Amino acid sequence: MRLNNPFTTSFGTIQDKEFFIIEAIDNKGTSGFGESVAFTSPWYTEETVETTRHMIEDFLIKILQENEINHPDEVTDLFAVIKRNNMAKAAIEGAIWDLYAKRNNISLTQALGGKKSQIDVGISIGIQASTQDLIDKIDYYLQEGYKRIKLKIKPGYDIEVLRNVRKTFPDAPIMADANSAYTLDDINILKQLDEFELMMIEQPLAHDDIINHAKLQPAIKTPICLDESIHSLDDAKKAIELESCRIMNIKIGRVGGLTEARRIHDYCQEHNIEVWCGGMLEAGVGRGHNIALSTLPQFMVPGDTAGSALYWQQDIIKPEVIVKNGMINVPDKPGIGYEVDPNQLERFSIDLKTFDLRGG
Ligand code: OSB
Ligand code: MG
Repeated sequence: MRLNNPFTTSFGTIQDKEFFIIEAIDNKGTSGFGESVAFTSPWYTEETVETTRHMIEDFLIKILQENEINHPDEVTDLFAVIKRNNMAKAAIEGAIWDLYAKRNNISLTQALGGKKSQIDVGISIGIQASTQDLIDKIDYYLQEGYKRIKLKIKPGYDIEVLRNVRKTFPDAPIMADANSAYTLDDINILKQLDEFELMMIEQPLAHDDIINHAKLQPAIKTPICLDESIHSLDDAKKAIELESCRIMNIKIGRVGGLTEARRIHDYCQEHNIEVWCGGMLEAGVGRGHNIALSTLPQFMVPGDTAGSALYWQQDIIKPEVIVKNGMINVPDKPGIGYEVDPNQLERFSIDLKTFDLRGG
């Protein structure tokens, strides 16, 4: 699917999103849906669309064929024999969570234990051609009611840009995401960012680091939020113990599914670490999962899950995700609470494969 606006980070630009929709169908014909979030190339983490396909077809489906599942939490535990490949695991696990909720005639929000009927929404703005373009966009989104503005930064596109942004919007809730573009050698630049009173800086250092983030955090006032570094509850525990971050971005795909996401949420709640739900430029199915997860109580910071229309000409779900006054109404229908539109699915599909799990 083609994005309305090409999305630029410190690593490059995404214009088209390739992904899988996984439909899990039970013996009564009830369907649950999941969406894969890995990109075409491995710039964000190591996974890609093609590694996702390989893992699902050649390993994960087999595990489901050989085991009976009574609760989606069991999927996470069964998949644990396969190292990492969390986005592949999460695509299947998400479909099984949606199916589980529908079979029990409850919303995914209820199935996860979420209580909110509305969630606060922030927006992530990619790197723009000019600072004026960026300022115009921020102005527009603030007027639209978005409750948190995230800007992408990289070396050379940081201090000056943020200075101009802060001058124009002295009190706006602004944060910056570096997508791991800096090293400790850049500490002087990172210290200068304190002047702009950002809500947080997301993943300033390497994607696989928690040690240097622990060195950086005491040297700057701005809270560090980890994104790329956190793949599991274990990673979250290490980062919290080392004080590598004060805030955590939870992405369902990055951590291997909703079960692990909820475990990280619960641990952060016990340790007073605020969390928020990150985005992967999802279509409607993944967006629905993000909304349900965001209803858990420790999701205290507005996330990146904005409305469908910001990303797509026409989403694959009905109704689309709508943002009003910076909030999304959480659906209360069974499962994710959005219907997958078969025409849209067909329109964007390039292949369809079916796997039989019965009698395994
Ligand atoms: O780092 O959070 C990120 C998009 C693609 C990959 C990584 C990130 C992002 C975003 C935008 O910041 C999230 C979204 O709007 O879905
Ligand atoms: Mg990020």
